[in-house]
Amino acid sequence: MFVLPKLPYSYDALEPYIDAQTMEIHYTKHHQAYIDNLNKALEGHEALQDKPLIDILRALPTLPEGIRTAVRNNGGGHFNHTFFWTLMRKGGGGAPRGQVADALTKQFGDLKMVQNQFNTAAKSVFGSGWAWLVVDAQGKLQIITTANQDSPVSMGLSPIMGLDVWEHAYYLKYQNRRVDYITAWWNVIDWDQVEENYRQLI
Ligand code: MN3
Repeated sequence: MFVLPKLPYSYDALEPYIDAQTMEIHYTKHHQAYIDNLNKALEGHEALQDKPLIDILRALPTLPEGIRTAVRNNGGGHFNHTFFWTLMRKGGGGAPRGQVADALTKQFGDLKMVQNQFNTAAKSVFGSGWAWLVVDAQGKLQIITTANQDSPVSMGLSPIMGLDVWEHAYYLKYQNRRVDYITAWWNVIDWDQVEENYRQLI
């Protein structure tokens, strides 16, 4: 059975950029619902229940057809949110450091250019989805988007940073102003975690 991982900070830790009420509902209701629905989908599939979620998501086409969509949506939702919480912290923001900073500079120019390209991607998601910074099979950084709860790992990509742009992530505070939420998010990003994610892949 999959369970809700502990949130590494309090609900109000990311104020004023992400409000406590959004954080609490997002974590206790939305994330929990993905987990509950994933567990329900895997009932009676003991072999899958024992597998790491990342391995299940990497092999979606091999799943029984009857549960494939439910696992894609809810397994993806659980995986993406678990990853997302770790990317933020109180007093975050600033500039990237370390090897990921070097790689970003080499590939995109400066931080402003990274942010511009990432913001453009995040804005462009029609409906619900995510923007990601991923490492591809060749070890190159890419900025991509996914729809719904599709995870980059299902596409053979390794995410090192990602932003939830579903309305549930920002609507209480920002209403329809997704751009304001995206812009504010750079103040809570934990670049040390992004660096750690990157170093695990290279
Ligand atoms: Mn969400």
